[in-house]
Amino acid sequence: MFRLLVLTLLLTTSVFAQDITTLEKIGDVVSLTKTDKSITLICNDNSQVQLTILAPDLVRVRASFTKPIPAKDHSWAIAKNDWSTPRWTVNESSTTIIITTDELEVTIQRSPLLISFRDARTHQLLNADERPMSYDANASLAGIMFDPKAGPFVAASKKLGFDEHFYGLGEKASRLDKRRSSFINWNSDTPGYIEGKDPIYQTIPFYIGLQRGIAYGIFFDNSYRSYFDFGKSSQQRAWFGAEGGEMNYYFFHGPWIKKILGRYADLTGHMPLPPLWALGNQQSRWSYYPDTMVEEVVNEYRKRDLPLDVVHLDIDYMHGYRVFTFDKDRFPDPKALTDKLARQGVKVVTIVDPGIKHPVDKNERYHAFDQGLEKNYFQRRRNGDLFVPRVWPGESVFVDYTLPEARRWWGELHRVYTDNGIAGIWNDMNEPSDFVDQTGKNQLDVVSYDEGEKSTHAKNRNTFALLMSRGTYEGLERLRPDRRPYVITRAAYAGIQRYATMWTGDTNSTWDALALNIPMFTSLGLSGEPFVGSDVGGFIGRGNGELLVRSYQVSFLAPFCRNHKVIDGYDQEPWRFGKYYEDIIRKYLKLRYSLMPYLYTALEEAHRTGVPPFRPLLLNYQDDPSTYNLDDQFMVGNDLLVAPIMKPDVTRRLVYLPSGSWYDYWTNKKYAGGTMISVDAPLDVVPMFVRAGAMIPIWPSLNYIGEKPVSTISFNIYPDDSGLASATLYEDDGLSPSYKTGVFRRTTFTARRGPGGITISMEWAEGSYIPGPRKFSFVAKTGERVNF
Ligand code: MIG
Repeated sequence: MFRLLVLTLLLTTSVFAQDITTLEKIGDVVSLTKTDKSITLICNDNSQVQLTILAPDLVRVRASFTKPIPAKDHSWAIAKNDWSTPRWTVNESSTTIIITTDELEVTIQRSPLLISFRDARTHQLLNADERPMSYDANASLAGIMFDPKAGPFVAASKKLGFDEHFYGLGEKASRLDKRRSSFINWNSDTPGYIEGKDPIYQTIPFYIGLQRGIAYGIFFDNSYRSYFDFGKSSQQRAWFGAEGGEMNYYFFHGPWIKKILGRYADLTGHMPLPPLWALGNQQSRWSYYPDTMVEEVVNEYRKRDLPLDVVHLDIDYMHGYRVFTFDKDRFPDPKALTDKLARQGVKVVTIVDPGIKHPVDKNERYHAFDQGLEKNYFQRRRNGDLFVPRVWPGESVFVDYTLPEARRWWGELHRVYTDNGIAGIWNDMNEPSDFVDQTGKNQLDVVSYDEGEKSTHAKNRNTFALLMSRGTYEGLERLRPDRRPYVITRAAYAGIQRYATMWTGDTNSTWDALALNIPMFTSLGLSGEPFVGSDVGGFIGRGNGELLVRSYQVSFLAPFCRNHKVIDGYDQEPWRFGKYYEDIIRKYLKLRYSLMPYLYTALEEAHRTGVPPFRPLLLNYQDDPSTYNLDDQFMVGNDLLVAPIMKPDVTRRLVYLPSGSWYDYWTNKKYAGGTMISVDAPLDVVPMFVRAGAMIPIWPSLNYIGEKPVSTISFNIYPDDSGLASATLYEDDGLSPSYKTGVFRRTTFTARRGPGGITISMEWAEGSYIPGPRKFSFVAKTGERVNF
């Protein structure tokens, strides 16, 4: 027993061997230089710290230990460099240096060097160093991915608040509130992951701290293997660090999380809008082939009156897993297939993996390999040898996506898809996964060009998928300039939202895995990735009808709604477990399509403001501590609250309704919020509530986007206690990038209760898009009369 305990302790601590209290602390401040946008502190150990003022609520902190801040400053994550410096001042005293902007007050204590952030108006403390920034002077903590060029382990440590909550960090198999947990970022292919498995596929080193309703954000822009500990190893501190690279973080002042997400989007990029049909229902399988099976799946969907917009082709469409080819027997005429499916309103997305097959026989010609080799675009080891990982095609090579011309070439290779009518690209295996060794150790001496830095895997692993997706996205943009690209990725680094949407990889078909959907989707939304989803029904394993239905009741309002299944799992299309389940699934798919104008309006908001459609309640109710670790219910936009069942045999649950009033979506019964209510949830019902004060736009029933012109948009009115309700409707052509230049229409509607019933007013619309003729109709869910 005792031995077992010791072993468990060893195992748990060995995951996180870094004890930052043994690190060398940065020296004291001896002098300071100032430019119009930054100050640089020179320390008595020759270290330097640079604070740059980017916006009133955004300050960047860069530290270089025992040497000057390097002149080179580049990150693949950053989208905006041309900030117009806001007004700010600096005040020096013998003990401190204080930077003040309109919103932030940053105090640097000279000895020891400690940085704290306060609200400039209230002087309330937001976040403070627990110890000086530190580094590994003797390389005793050399990371397991040690790279001689990486530099020492670097860390920053913050005081942990007694009631501080932590959110974000991208894709983690963990609950919403990350307090008292620790994480590693090292993109990893982790099929069948369960709660607690870490790391998994993505790295988004951005988190939000929330205390007393006041939020700040920290983006630690360092792509090396990184560590975040939110009060797990010690209750004194929340620290972050990396096995090399720079101490380089951005501090965001809220106090609103929504504002932080907007700034984070400004910094790392706003998600462009995908085509509207990407919000349609999607169906996948590893793998549909031959072409007739794809047709059969689509025919079933149509025959059964189940909505469908997209079908996916997994790896078996290729000739021997060679990307940019189609198997001649299975898909003799891909263009004919996509044309035929297009007539049924269905788009095709193909999977594209990073591994390019290395020909086994020297005389074998494969254009992707031959061209890439000739142009020297493939990754090589330090000794000059080609790096040859083993993935689906067997021995393969990877492109060095840090080379701009290689990304361009990669993009151009997609012409075979666009010429054949393929509508979108699904990037898998881009951690990058290597069957030889999934830890990355076999890739440590792989060198990437990296803007001439010739850096190794330790720095480039976590950004590999970002750059691959970038090559894919930019290629599709060039190949089809009048269409919005649609790219889906498994792995990622911060900034990924500029190029790709994402899904949560190889989940299990289990109730436990289903319960992770809400915390994962909402955490991704709080990390700058608004377009998320998970394999509906779960990927690995058998599952059953009940699980599939409950899974749809989570995903029917997720941006990415795709049923997908592993090669050896049960067939899992909506009808596979029988009519009883199929009928319920139909109801939810149809509901998704009728809520399309609401979903699309919420998605456009994400594009513009960084605030995701799929939200934890705390994002809308940041002042309400009851929401701080609530992750078994979610909101879509500001108005819809959904509380699914994620356990078998359960038909009743408690639902938390925040303050205000709420209407049961199914019965229109009104509830007072600010409390828990108990509601019935038989298998065909997902508890769903509408915020009083909302108007929900509804489309007529469609089996795919564009099936027929939308001639009527109905607004369901849910007046608040003072008789008011409002809605925003966003419309554009759904396909082209012209929304970026103002070709959209945003209309605001208000409903007001008066003596003769409810009166609607419509505000003049924003934007230059002219929608086709359509009627608006209004229905008060209170049964009141509506005048227009
Ligand atoms: O090693 O392409 O996450 O969705 O079906 C497995 C086959 C590779 C992993 C993806 C999954 C996909 C599968 N892929």
